[in-house]
Amino acid sequence: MNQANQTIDSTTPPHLKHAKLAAWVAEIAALTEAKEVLWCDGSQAEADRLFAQMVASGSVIKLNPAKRPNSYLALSDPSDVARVEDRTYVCTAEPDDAGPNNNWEEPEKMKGILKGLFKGCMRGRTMYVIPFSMGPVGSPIAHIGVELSDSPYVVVNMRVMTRMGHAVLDALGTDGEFVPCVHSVGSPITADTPDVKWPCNPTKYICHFPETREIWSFGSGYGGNALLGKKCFALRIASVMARDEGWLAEHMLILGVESPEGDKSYIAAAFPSACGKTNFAMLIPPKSLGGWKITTVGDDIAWIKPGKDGRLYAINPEAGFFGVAPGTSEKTNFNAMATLKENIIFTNVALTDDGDVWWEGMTKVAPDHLIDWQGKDWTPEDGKAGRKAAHPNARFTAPAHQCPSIDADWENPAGVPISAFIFGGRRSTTVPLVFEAFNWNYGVYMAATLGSETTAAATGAQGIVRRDPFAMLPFCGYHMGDYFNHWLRIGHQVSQSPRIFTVNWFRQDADGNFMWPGFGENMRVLKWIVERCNGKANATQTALGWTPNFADLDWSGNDEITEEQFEQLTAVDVGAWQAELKLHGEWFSKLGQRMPRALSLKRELFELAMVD
Ligand code: SAT
Ligand code: MN
Repeated sequence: MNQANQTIDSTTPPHLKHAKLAAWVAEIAALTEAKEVLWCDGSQAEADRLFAQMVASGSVIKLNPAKRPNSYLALSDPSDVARVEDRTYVCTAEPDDAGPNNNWEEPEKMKGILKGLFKGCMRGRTMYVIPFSMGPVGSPIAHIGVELSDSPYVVVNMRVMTRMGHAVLDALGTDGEFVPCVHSVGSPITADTPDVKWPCNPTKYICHFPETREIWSFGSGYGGNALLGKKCFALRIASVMARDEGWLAEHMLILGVESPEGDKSYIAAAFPSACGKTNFAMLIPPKSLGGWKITTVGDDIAWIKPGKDGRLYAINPEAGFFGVAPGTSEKTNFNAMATLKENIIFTNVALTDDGDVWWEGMTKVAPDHLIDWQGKDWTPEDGKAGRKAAHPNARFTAPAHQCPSIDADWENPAGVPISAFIFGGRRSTTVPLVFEAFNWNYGVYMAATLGSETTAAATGAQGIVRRDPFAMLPFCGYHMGDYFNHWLRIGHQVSQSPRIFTVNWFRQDADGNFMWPGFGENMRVLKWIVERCNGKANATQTALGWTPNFADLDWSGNDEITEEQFEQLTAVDVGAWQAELKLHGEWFSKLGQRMPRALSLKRELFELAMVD
């Protein structure tokens, strides 16, 4: 390394005693030729300093403190607005261990590619050392990672999304385990290439090495590509750790359901994207139901470990919400809007003339003038012409503790006991409003065949069913067939396995109208679910599972849904299921040899049972 590229490391914490960590940081600093190394302490003062620096360089805008205290807006490069699944790799010695559900490359070959890309990639930049805990520091369910990144935007986001800083180094001690996460925007600053507002690189690689538990990410500064604690660690790498160690790392929200008598049950639920996951996690029940309460533990990821009492205990490994802004309003999600009042990082929403933010769906009427997510002037005329003010994947990064519905136990290191799992997709036909699986294996079958229809907004094509098993297809760090097997095993390892339910809020009538109102009304279904878990609710046996009769749901304050409509909502259409089961067969055959026989057999039995 020549003198000019010598890395300055003046901030190594005096109490750092972890030799392996120190050596790895030095190794990556040398490889990337970072200008300096900065060990993040996670303090407010540090965040304030970084924000001030980013405001000065123009990479974030400070919002009007009278409207949105201590909040900032970042506008990304138009080429860097979402996770890049086609650039996401799982690198295992055997391709089959990554499975057909992942892009694969041979680990040594990928390391070679990455070493080439990372060589000198942080020139002119600071390399931040970000020690973070997924889950409350010291929780037996939590795990630690350290991200090295050349993006100050990543640092301030990781500070909200994880427990970050010196407390984590202390927890690591001299030889604690951590998942090393290396991230660069891939945009060195040189005499010919000055810094830009949102540095990134057209070449992108998001790489996971499950066998050595490492993450390397190059070229993107956005969301799950760059905040490596989230999908990369908490799902892809953690799913492999969970397989090896006998627990579950899931793409699930966690919510608490409290009855008027004060009985509390916890539920974990998986939904593919565009199914209203965050809204469900923060649901406000109709008052007419008489004092039922929903509390929020997490909105995206659950880590679940068996407890000594034979129940499964879940934590939310995150400390913040990285939620989709467009469509969020006081009407669709009052609690989310209340969470967003202060201390928020917004990305790719629009800027109002008075220094606040706006996005499609936030208010009925758009402001007369905005600066859109690309920094251009925008008026409602542009909106009418189809130009969005906010990018459809615009995000807020919000501290979870600011959510009015946050659960009292959301940081309990022991986790919360899970009574039920819910799996739901967006299905205009076929799948009833709600049904309970006959048993664990049956529930795993339903989750393994979970499908969701694409929305016109996302793909231009409406109504195509995509399989998204457990809502984990892009996030499972190993072969999906092995993952199904792991789920089958876990259910039989714990003596009090949760019940498993399927829901579908999106069934339509013959005219294409949604038959179920959704949002707060989903509480009626949730109430039935927790009462089933507590042995208090009735159900009828159908070919699919246990379904409520009209009289089994509490309709207090709702006279919209008639008994006849409810029967349509919960009907099992035998013809549609015969077709559906064929599609399940096609889906299973895509997963090949590692598909558990228990599920293939279940499909065949299902087919035999599905007769008029
Ligand atoms: O960008 S994230 O991965 O954090 C969110 C998402 O795309 O699901
Ligand atoms: Mn998600």
